[in-house]
Formats: sequence, C-alpha cells, structure tokens
Amino acid sequence: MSITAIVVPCYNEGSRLRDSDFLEFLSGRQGIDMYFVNDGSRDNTLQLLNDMAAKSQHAHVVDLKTNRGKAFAVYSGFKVAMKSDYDHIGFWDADLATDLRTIPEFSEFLDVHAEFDIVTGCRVQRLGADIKRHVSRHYLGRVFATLISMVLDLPVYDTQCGAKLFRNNTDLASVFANPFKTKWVFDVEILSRYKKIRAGRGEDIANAVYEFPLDQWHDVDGSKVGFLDGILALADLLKIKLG
Ligand SMILES: Nc1nc2c(ncn2[C@@H]2O[C@H](COP(=O)(O)OP(=O)(O)O)[C@@H](O)[C@H]2O)c(=O)[nH]1
Ligand SMILES: [Mg+2]
Repeated sequence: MSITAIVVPCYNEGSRLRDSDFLEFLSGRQGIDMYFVNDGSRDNTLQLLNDMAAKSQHAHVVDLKTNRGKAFAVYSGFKVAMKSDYDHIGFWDADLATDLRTIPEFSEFLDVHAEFDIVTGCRVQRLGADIKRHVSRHYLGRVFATLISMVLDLPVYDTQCGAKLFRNNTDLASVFANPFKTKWVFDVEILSRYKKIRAGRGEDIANAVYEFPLDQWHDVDGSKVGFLDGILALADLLKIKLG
C-alpha cells in the first residue's frame, strides 16, 4: 500500500478548523500523514494544531513564525514531508472545501495510473455532482482559468482548487527545489515548472496531469482572499508568462 503525506496550510484558522474531523480521518486510515503548517497565525491556530499532533502520531506541525502566504506555507510543508519516504505528497486547504475522503481517491488514482504524476481537484458543475460555489466566484474563476490556460498553453479547466496530490519522484523534488516566485498563483507556477522539466526530456506535461472531477465541493465562508489578491494574482500570472 502506498503512503501519502498531505500538507495543510493554516492561517488564522482557529475558528473554522474542524480538528475532530481531521483526527477522526487520521485515526481511521493507514498510510496517510498530515503536515499542518501554521503560517504565522495571530489566533489560536498553533495551539489547535499542537493539540492535534499530541492526539495523533499522523499529525505533524510545522510552525512559521511570521505570515508568509499560502505558497510559502505549502513549500515549507513539502520540504519537511520530502525528508521522509512518501509515495505521494499533496496539499489540502484547511477549510475542507474538498472533503478528506477524496485524499484516498487521489492516492488510489496515482497507484493505478503510473503514467500520471499529478492529480488535481476539478470543480465542474454537472448533474450528479454537488459543487457549491458562490456565483461571483464561479464566474471570476472561469475568467481566471481561461487566462491561466492561455499562460500555460494547456487546456486545463481548474488550476486553483486547493486539493492536489503529486507523485513523489525526482520531478517533484525539482519543482520544489526553490520557493515560488508568485504568491497567489503558485498552483500555476507548479504546473509551469513541471512543464519545463518535462519539455527538457521531450515529454508533454498534458500527459502527466489528471484533473479529477470532484463529486462534492463546498465554498466555505471565511476566505481571506479578496479583490486586491485577484489583481496581484494577475500580475503574478504575467510573471510566470514572462519567466
Ligand atoms: N488567505 C490566506 N490563506 C492562507 C495563508 N497562508 C496559508 N493559508 C491557507 O490557504 C488555504 C486557502 O485559504 P482560503 O482563505 O480558504 O482561500 P480560498 O478558499 O482560496 O478563498 C487555507 O488553508 C488557509 O489557511 C495566507 O497568508 N492567506
Ligand atoms: Mg477556502
């Protein structure tokens, strides 16, 4: 059976972190560890995370003393997880907009499909799926996704879902060798780095990424990403395009 590490970036999550759901999930499963990264929170997040780590040997805490943003928080968690011998390493938003039960589904997908290195949650509203996203965020997201597919020159549908799993191989080590240059679209930067690495071997990134259509995804209130972040994200996209 494969073993998986999930990095959970946490910034001021004290009031919305469902610690009992995390603990229940970790106790009922073999082969999944979590690395909670406290991103310089000013509330009781660190305390909550330390309490979880005390209750489960599968919960680990990485503590950043100052707030560095999601990209650096995820990067820091990966650096720690990469010291152990995991088959897959991923990241998951702390608000559980994507249900924890999807982690083993992603893991199993990588186990069964050796040709894919990356599985990403894909929020497609369709009959039979329960995707609840605020209308404005949905449409903004579609515009953004279209820009991103142009920047990457890839027919990708949803790069910004906070649920992703990667095969732990030398490509992943190269992708995470250095911190990201962008703050808000590091998901796009990850794909861009993979694309360059694979292109160097004459391989197409499009054959290595699987966008996994989620059965369920619920926008969770309390997002700390605002309008200004959207503008900064556009500047970040340009940085990727030019870099
Ligand atoms: N907004 C924000 N989120 C951060 C930061 N550092 C880590 N995170 C985590 O990034 C994830 C996504 O944040 P969220 O506010 O739900 O963003 P959204 O759902 O994409 O609007 C959560 O797990 C946050 O705790 C940060 O500096 N700012
Ligand atoms: Mg969220």
